Amino acid sequence: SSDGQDMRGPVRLDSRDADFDARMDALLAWEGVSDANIQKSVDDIIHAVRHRGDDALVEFSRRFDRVSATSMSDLTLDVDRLAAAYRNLPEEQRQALDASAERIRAYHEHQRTEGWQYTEADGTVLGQKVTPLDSVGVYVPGGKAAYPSSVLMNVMPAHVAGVSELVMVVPTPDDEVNELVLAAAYVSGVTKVFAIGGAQAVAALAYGTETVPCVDKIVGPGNIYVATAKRAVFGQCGIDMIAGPSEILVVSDGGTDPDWLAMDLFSQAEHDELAQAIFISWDDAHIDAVEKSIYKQLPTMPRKQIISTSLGDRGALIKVADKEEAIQLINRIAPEHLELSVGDPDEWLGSIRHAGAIFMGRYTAEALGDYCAGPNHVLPTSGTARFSSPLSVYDFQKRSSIIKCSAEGADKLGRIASVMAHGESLTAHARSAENRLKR
Ligand code: HSO
Ligand code: ZN
Repeated sequence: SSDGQDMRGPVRLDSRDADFDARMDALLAWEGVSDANIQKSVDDIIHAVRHRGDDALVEFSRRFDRVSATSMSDLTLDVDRLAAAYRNLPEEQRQALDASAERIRAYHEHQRTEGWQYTEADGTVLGQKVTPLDSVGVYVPGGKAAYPSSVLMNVMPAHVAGVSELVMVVPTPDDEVNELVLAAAYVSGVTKVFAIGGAQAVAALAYGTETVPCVDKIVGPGNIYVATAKRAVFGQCGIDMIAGPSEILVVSDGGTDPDWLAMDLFSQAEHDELAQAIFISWDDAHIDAVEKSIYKQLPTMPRKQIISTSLGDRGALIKVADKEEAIQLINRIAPEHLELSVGDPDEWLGSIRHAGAIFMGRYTAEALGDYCAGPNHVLPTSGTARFSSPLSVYDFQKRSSIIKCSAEGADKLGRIASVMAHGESLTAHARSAENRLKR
């Protein structure tokens, strides 16, 4: 039932508890699932798409997504179709999409990097050249999980990087097309969409078929089949990181409205039963107030079942001793999203080492970043913020090294190379270097 009586909420923990460390470890534990049966069927699907191309794609789409299409041309949406989806949106939706896309573009423009060169005293030039990838495929989940905002976030950095071919795949279960997703694709520069999904779509993008071009990198979220397929095709093409369930960590000094804080926790919990929302404060009365607000507001939420499961299974309200302990805990959790709902967020920033995105101050709701602040909402999850970064323009560029030797440089380097080559018993290397020594 859903009358609020049986709603579950986050567990309360206190850093002074004897078993606190163990409780935190259990709370943060996340095993990326890998399943041998799924692995096997994904391998079969990839094999079929590689060998039978479009025919296999149509077959799988009919079987798994129940589409009525009989050929890939029925499953191809060209740029005119995307433009039409955009034009037909309600004015308000179109304006919001435009405003968001523009802000995301402007932010990512700052990530553009130039190559560089420097010249040594003997005239030898060394440098690095930056080149966008030629082609990128963006996977967009179908049905309920399809977020137009994620289309913008995945495509826009590639667009800004200068990727010339942007292909999108999105399944259309039961022939259901998501017009907002197509409009977002249009706004962010996608020129071709294929209405396919699952492991078969990943295989098509990795290997190409008669209709679907093969791409150099595949990005975008998907279910376990999609994640397994992306892992399987990695090496044939590049892939982005494989995301775990989404998380938010909210820290408050006691000065933010508890109703705001509870809703911020809900905003992440409503994504998924597996999502994780954690709240930290050193103010006991404030934690009580947030807890109370959670049970007050939960019954009013359309997604209360999801939120309740997420909070009940993986949520926590944590009492720490002070700000220093809060900072230690933040860095231990390495959250995907960190809200510093405090009066002096800039004072904290220097101490935050691990977080995908940092939302500073009482006014900065994570939701603003999810849609339109500008930074990317594709972020490292499950503690991987320790070593990885938000999706960015850098993910769609690559670098080539530049070496241009002067005659003098070839002489200097040739002497070093020759000695090293002899050390490795590689005579051709040695002679190749020696040929260019000054006589
Ligand atoms: N919070 C999600 C992104 C998103 N939110 C899309 C709403 N729509 C990423 O963790
Ligand atoms: Zn969100």
